[in-house]
Amino acid sequence: MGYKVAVVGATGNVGREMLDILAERGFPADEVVALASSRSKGKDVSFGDKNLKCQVLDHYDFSDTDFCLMSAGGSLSAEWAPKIAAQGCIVIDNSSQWRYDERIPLIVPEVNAQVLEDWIKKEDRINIIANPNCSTAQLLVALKPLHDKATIKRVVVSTYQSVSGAGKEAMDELFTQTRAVFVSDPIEVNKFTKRIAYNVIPHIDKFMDDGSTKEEWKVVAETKKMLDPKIKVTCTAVRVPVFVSHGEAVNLEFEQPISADEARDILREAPGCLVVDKREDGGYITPVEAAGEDATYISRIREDSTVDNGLNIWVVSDNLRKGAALNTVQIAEALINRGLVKPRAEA
Ligand code: 11C
Repeated sequence: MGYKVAVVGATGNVGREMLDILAERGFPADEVVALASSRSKGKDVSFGDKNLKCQVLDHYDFSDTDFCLMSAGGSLSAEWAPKIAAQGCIVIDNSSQWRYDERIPLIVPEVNAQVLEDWIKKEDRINIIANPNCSTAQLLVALKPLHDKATIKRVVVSTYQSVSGAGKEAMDELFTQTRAVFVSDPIEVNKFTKRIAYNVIPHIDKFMDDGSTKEEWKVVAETKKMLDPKIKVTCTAVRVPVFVSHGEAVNLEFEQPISADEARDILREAPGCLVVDKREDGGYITPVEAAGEDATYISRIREDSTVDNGLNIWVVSDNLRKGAALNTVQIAEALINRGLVKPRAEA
């Protein structure tokens, strides 16, 4: 007997990846259901070699569904996640709506899956688990093994984020603007604040009172919640004209000494990490090569002699996969593999 899984937001960038990843990984589901708004009712979405017809979320009964993988934005999640969770279905939500709520676990399985063990035992738990922001997920996959070895004191991260993080319309805008530059058409700016084609924009999400952006704030808050509240984190988040995968230039300061060679050896063995670090032309990973892949790639590992116990690394991962859909599916897998959730149909 397998699990029943619903994907909410099945027609979006992340929802479609969720369906692909469930199929690719042979997730132990007897039934997978695609849900979306009434606008997408009846629309086909692919699931492995099959097509699923989108059903409407408002009319769906979750009382026999085990997992609801949700990527439909914060306001929809605020309204629907508690209602779905109250029907005994575990909601794994990709929006930022629940991440900072102390009652809700925020999980990257390679970093803090053990949190789920205590959470599942709580009788008064809310059946919602949050998936982090894409920039944080890949960062922490790389940082966790290094923190375990030498205790990170401070992180300075500059992100190079692809347009797919801002949705399908943003991808279309990069394409259309790039074409317009070539054919000398007028450039239309709709989704971003400035032209993104052949440009970079140091602004993702809304501005906060201290001058940082919400994207930068998320990286700080989520690192503290998942890895260690004592770590000091500062972030500059930048949108770049890349379709898929975020890059991150990361400067780390540790309590204890750690050499570049030690870090390389640790990261080679670490779950979710793939080290590609040859000190030669092309001996590193770029966003284009990470797109469509599951790993978090780490390159350019080197000591930073300007601080005690300093290292620099370059981290790249597919933001729609490890940064969103893959991590969501891995959370469900962690619950199953640890024996924490059995199919409801078995009860
Ligand atoms: C971006 N990181 O690249 C954002 C997208 O909080 O889940 C994901 C926003 C979030 O624009």
